[in-house]
Amino acid sequence: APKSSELAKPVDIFDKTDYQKIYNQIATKLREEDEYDNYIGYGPVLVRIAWHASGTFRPHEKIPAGTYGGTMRFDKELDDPSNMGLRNAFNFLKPIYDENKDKISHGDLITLGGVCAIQEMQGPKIPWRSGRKDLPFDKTPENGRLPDASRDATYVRNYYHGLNFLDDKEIVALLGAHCLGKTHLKNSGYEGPWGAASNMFTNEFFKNLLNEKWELKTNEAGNKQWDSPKGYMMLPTDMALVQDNKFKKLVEQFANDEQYFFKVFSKSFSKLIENGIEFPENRKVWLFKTLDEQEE
Ligand code: HIF
Repeated sequence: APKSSELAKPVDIFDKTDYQKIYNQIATKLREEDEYDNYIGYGPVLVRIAWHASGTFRPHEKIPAGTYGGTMRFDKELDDPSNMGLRNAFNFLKPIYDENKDKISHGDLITLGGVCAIQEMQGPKIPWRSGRKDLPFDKTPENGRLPDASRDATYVRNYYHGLNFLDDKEIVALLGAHCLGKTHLKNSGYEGPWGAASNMFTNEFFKNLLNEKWELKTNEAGNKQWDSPKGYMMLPTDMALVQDNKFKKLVEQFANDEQYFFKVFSKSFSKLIENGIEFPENRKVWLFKTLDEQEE
């Protein structure tokens, strides 16, 4: 990949303890505001905003977009039709930004929010680095860079190749985050959760893909989705993972070995939120403690 522009050079940072404090503020608010979305809580939507801020990255651009510039703070990006529902996540983080704006940029906060949510929902530790810098409005990427859920395995593979994910293993592991939260008809034109434990980070997504009885239905919005008798759903792009033989082998591995899934997911998600940023070699990579670990 070409060297990205000067614009993606990380800025100076504060101590790890400063960011653990911000992590704790996010984690505490997650516990306090647990009634959101029928008691799923804000965890899943925080993961989604971190990923959607990352998904605008394109390797060969002079300004590589992604999380660096914090442009999700502008209506132009938040109002991308693909980002319907993410204002809830943005507003959740807003008071924490206001309290810490001398220490943290929007890109750092949005990615730390995703990391915190995954860890607090019992997922793997996600390595995180600070240094993203808010860029002005004119660096906001155009709408329409996020993926289309109605497509097949070839599309999914090519889409993630476009984000520099060249290995099937990384792609399939990432998709395991669809154990979290649900689809909402009013946001995306799809409806339902992927499984039973939508605020716990597990390998349930892969197990459900293999073990549930799936039937292709047309939903109230006129979109095709896969439904199971237990009331779970899969997007066409999710079902693509068992329709492609190479993807399916990985689904089986992750369904059988949650620790292995956690390991690959952690690397993949960390890469996703750092895409396009050239951290200096001495920039520290941090693992934050969960609230539970700090209470022990
Ligand atoms: Fe999602 N995703 N995602 N996604 N996603 C939705 C919801 C969540 C795709 C489509 C959708 C990833 C990849 C893809 C989460 C996390 C991640 C919804 C429903 C759609 C349509 C939104 C709504 O209606 O509110 C597609 C096409 C993807 C590429 C194939 C990532 C890997 C799985 C990168 C990822 O981390 C999360 C969490 C949610 C749940 C949000 C909620 O509010 O509950």
